[in-house]
Amino acid sequence: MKTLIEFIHERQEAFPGATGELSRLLNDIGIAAKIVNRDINRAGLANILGLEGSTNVQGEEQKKLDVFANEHFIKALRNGGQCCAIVSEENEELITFDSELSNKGRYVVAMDPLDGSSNIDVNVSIGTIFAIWRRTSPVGKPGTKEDFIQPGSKMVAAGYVIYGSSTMLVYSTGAGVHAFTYDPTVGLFILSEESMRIPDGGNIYSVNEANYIYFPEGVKEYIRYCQEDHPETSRPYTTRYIGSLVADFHRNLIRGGIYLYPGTKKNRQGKLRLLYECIPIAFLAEQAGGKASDGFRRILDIRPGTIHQRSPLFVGSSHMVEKAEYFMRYYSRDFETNA
Ligand code: AHM
Ligand code: MG
Repeated sequence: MKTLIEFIHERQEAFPGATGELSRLLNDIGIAAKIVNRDINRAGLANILGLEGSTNVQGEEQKKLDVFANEHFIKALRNGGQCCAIVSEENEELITFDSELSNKGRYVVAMDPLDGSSNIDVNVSIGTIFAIWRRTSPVGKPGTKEDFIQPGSKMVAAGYVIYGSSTMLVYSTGAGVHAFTYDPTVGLFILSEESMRIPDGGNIYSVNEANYIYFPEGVKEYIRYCQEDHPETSRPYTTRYIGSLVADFHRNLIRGGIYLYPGTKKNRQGKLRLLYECIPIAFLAEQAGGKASDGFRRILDIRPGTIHQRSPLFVGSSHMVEKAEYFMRYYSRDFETNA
């Protein structure tokens, strides 16, 4: 049995000169994940289901679970002192801390504290996504938005927590993807898989097909291709769409598959956010041998313009993403002219 903390420290020792700050930051994220996991498991009992601002049966105002998760992660990162600024899906503005300790932190963290919001109240898997960069602003001052305007290729670590049939933390610091399962009886994340590899091909495609008529022609054609009989299996691919990026990606990481959230004629940049959804998931996909693209460009090469910027996402098994990119390129002119 190897715990998350033991594993992180063991890995850190392989880097001479490592200060341990990143390890401590990852550890802080692990602590917040345990607290959020506890809240999720008790959600129905603790009156934290429902919409922010809505009232429960006793007429009390309820707090959304994602607001709780946001608060827990911010608190853990503030107390840890390794992080000088946070971008969160829950906060329009950048979060900085008015403390000497945090201003000395060398890292910035972008996060989606509880992804899969439509599934929160219905007992379906949800997740937390995080991305960590080294700050570019001077140490000793509060972090800035510019610290986040770095391409994913400059990222130092990324990961997610999936709150599913079991709770797992999956992360990478650029040397493979490692998965830990939470054992609630001892309160520890235990290593369950080291150096995960996504199968090169697969037969699962995950997309919200209700948007079909708004998809670019390349995506429509790719979906039609997925629905053809394939020589290996003599049947079409399979659709699996949970509607939680973390859960859909996690399944595809293990089984092989592709997740698509394309741009549409209504929303050219799709729905997902670059900093705390597309980039961290793309980093993990590549570290596991897969690919991630916006249909034309490698996600990790995109330099975000703003902190909440959106991007189309095609991520998963490398052969499947390449095929989808082929369709996107082939039909791109039609999309431009029909838009
Ligand atoms: P959220 O951060 O508000 O939860 O939105 C992100 C989620 C992804 O997890 C999921 O894949 C997608 O939105 C589902 O969107 P849709 O309901 O449009 O299919
Ligand atoms: Mg999200």
